[in-house]
Order: sequence, then C-alpha cells, then structure tokens
Amino acid sequence: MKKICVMGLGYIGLPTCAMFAKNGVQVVGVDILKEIVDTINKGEIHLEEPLLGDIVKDVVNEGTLRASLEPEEADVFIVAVPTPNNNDHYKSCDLNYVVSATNALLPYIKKGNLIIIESTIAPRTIDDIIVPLIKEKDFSIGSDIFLAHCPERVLPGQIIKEMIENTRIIGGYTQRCTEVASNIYEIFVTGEIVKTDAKTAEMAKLVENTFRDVNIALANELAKVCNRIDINVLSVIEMANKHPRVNIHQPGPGVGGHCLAVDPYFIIEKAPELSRLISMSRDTNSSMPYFVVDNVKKILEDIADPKIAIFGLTYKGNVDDIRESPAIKIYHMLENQGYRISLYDPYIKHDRMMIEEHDESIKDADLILILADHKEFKELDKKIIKGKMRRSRIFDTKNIVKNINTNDNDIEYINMGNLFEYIK
Ligand code: SAJ
Repeated sequence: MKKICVMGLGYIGLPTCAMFAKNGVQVVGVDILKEIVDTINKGEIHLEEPLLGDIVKDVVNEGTLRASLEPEEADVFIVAVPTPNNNDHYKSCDLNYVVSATNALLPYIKKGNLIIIESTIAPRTIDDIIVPLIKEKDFSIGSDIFLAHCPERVLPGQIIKEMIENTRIIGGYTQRCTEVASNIYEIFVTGEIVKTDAKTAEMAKLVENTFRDVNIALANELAKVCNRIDINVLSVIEMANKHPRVNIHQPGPGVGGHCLAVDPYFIIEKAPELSRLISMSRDTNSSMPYFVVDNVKKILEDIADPKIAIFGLTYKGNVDDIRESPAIKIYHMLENQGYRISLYDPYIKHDRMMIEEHDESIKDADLILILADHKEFKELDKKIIKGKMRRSRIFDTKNIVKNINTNDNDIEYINMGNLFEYIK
C-alpha cells in the first residue's frame, strides 16, 4: 500500500488525510504550526467539522495517520495550503504558501512519485509556476515524476460526505499524470472522476464559485433596483424561478467565506479588461454591507440612541466560520457610527467575541438585525421579543424567519422584499 504526505492540515488537508488513512493508506500530515501537529497526534482536531473528529481519532489510534512538522519520503505528495488574495490592485492569487510547501517537499521526491496541488490556484499556475520549480530538480514530468491539479469542491459543514461523493476533477500536467493521479483518488472517491489537463481543472474550479458569485450579485442588484421602485424583490425572484431554466440566487448582506469572495479575483487578474462582469459582480456583492448599514440607519431614524441586536456573525448559516464575513463588516460599521450593539450567535463561542445570551442581547433593543441564516432563527420566540425589546422590529436580511411575517401586527418584520416601505 502507498504512503501519502499531505502538506497543510486545514479544512481540506486534514479531511483528506483522514479519508486516505481510513482506507488503509499510511499518511503523514505536515503543518508548520506545532499546536496543530500536537493536537492531531493526540487524536484530536483543531477545527469544527461533523464526522471528522471521530475519523481522526480512529486513524491516529490505529497508526495510519501521523502529523509532523517536516515532510518525509512518500509515494504521493498532496499540497493543501491556503491561497489568499494578494494586497494588490487585482487582489491576485497569493502563491507564497503553495510555492514554499512545494519547495519544502522537493528534497524528498524520488522517481515515480506523484505531486498533487489541491489548493485553489490562478489559471496556469501549474504550467507557469510549479512546473519550473520541479524542472530545476532535473526531473522529467510525466515520466520520472507525475504532477496534477485536483481541486476540492467540498462544502464546509459536509466536507466528509462531499469529499467522498462529489465529482472529482483530475487535471494532469500530461495525460499519464492524469491517469496516475486518478488512481489515487479512486481509493476513496465514489463520485465520478473527470479527467482533464491542469489548466482546465484550475479554471473549472474558479468558474464554479464565480458562477455563484455572479448570480448572487444579480439577486443583490435586483434587491437594490426593486427597493428603489417599490417592488418586492423576493416575490419577483420566487416567481421568476418558477421558470424551468431560471435560477436566481438570494439577496443578502453580502458574500463571505474563503471561496466566493476570493476565487473570482484569480480569473480577473489574468485578463482584467475582459472580465468586467466578474469584476462588477464582486463590487456589487462587496457593496451590500454598505446597503444594509444605510438602510438600518433609515429604519432607526425616528429613535433616539437606538440599540441593535445583531443575530448571526458568521459568513453563512449553521457554521462557526467568520472568515470574510459581511456580518462582521456590518457590525464594525454600525459600531463606528455610534450605535449601541449587542451580539447573538449560537455558533460562536462566548470567549471568541462579546457574544451574549439570546434574551440578554435583545433586552431594550430597537432592532434585531439578522445577518446569517442559522436554522435557530427560523422560529423566533415572539413573546420574548415583545417582552424584552424596546421596539419590536426585525430586519431579516437573509429572509430566514418563518414564524413572523410582513403581515404580523405585533412585530414589525422587514426583509429585502418589503424594505422599501420603511426607508422612504
Ligand atoms: N450567499 C448569498 N446568496 C445565495 C447563496 C449564498 O448571499 O443565494 C452567500 C452566503 O451567505 C455566503 C456566501 O454566499 O456568504 C458563500 O456561501 P456558499 O454556501 O455559496 O459557498 P461557500 O463559500 O461556503 O462554498 C463554496 C461552494 N461552491 C459552490 O457552491 C459553487 C463549495 O462547493 C466550494 O467547495 C467552496 O466554495 C470552495 O472551497 O471553493
């Protein structure tokens, strides 16, 4: 059986280690942070993801997974390190971690080895950046050693299930590389294995998230337009989506996370003058926190020294992840403008932020501002809201509340649909 060395033990690297180890492969997971390495060697995990903790515990106990600060000789090397945006004009792809992880593993490479880059990378990175690094070692790629880009496409919160069941794109530098890499994923992937070349795989991964970002931007733009001309955007989207070939996404307070808010820029950087639609969609989605703050101001215009209870700070519902979260941005903007604010989020631990209990957070508040679609917000306790708030008003930017609606007489319920009635 083969041995695999995985560089990076984050949201993708660790589940990848766990899945190979669970299927009997010897795995060494490498990370630069000692705390992470120590945690995993104890059979514990440092991030929240259903099912992952149990699998890691088992494979560490069985001895198939081990963590280390240094890479070691193996048959297959997988690079799964972050690729943030550079702080430049186009927010281009920062390849520093990918390049340094690749350089770190090169001294351990032998003839016959396979290197896989799983990190999301700008199109042509394998051809233009990684191949020259490997060629410096005098290896011939496709015969001595093999190289492929195999992007992951898993959804946080269901990583294990999706890692097994999703279609997997395998983009080899040569056809032989594609074949060799496909054999590895066949160890645990039950979804379809799609074989292509490296640059097509790079672009396909970016385009998936760009598709979603552009469609959310359309929904957000429609929300702005409809509220300008007194039309309920949520009804419009619901109706339009009854057409069999229409699927408009949902408007909201903006787009967060480490994928949709990051990946489209990697396409833009390669041909900025040709990617106007992608660029404008990014701008539209990034403008939504300002739209929310402007309208909160209007909603609260008639109240002296208002208090806002923010419900949900994560970048999306039912996760504890606040990376690139538009909710955090909105919170800081409102705070800077002098509003009294309390925070409530059932997914965030109290010591991480000034999170209060539900009842405490809405005490004397004039507005509940919902910014994440956590399932706990579907049913709100009307009695407690009526009893505790100074003014019973909700602005639900995610349209998540189901037991209170715009016709409610006791509680003023505002969402992206009827917002125009409150901001004139
Ligand atoms: N959002 C909206 N309106 C919508 C849908 C989402 O405003 O109609 C917002 C969410 O609230 C959130 C953001 O978009 O702030 C992104 O959420 P998401 O659930 O669309 O996606 P991510 O970033 O959690 O994960 C995406 C997934 N990609 C696609 O669905 C095409 C996932 O499959 C990828 O693996 C992941 O990016 C990634 O790693 O690239």
